[in-house]
Amino acid sequence: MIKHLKRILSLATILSAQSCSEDELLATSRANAEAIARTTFAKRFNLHPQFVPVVYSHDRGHYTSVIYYSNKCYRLYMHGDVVMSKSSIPILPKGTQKVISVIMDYPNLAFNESMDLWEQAQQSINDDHYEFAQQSGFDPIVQFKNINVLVDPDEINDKSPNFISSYVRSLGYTDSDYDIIALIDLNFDDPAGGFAVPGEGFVNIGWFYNESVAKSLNQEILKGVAFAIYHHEIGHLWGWEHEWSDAIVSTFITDPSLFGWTDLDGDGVPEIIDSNPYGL
Ligand SMILES: [Ca+2]
Ligand SMILES: [Ca+2]
Ligand SMILES: [Zn+2]
Repeated sequence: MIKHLKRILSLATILSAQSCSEDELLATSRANAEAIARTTFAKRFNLHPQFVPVVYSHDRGHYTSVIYYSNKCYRLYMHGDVVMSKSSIPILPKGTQKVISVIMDYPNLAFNESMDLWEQAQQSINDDHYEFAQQSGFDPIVQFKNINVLVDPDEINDKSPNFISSYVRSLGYTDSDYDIIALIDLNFDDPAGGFAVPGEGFVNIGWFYNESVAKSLNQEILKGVAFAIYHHEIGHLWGWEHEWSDAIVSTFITDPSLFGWTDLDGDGVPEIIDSNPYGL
């Protein structure tokens, strides 16, 4: 019921945001959704892709289409005959991304004793990208270069992106050393989720495990933390929204075609690094 209500509310929001009655087609089939996506990219963004990713979200009950072009991310959500569109300038989901993790070293969790496991968890993310690309015969499209800094929580009395980035600079790191700051704040006395601040290249993750999970670090827990940071929160920095499709593939948070990690126009180059992507 709540889910249904939320859906109605979001549809109402979309309808009120719509200024025109274009898009008469119903997005009831994939082919229709593709046609709607191409029409809408042309009308609203003056982009004319011949090949568009279109992925149905069972969770959200809509089709999603996303294209990255000229450093921007354009996305559409197609609910029946209603299309919501947005654009943004994200960090692009390609290349080597330098991440500095500022890790709060709470004494009761002893993260400092699990650094090897944490580095393995970070490596497993790079392996995810490597294996995905290899399956399609591509070189890895995304790889992370990680710097980890353990800090005494007493030194961090402000967890804002501004404070954390000035803290990082006080350690001698400069802008060229990192693209993204990840604040790893696993305080199980004060559980929290995670969030991303796209404009600042900043993500934060709290202790998000529920009561049934032991309050200690092991390989599985740290892999979960790495997934939350690198696949979920950094996904937000790349333009990903929860409204994109469900995580129907186990490795990634969403369908790889929405990040431009597949070749749609058949030239053998994934769209995110294709010089003429989506047949544009
Ligand atoms: Ca291509
Ligand atoms: Ca191409
Ligand atoms: Zn999120």
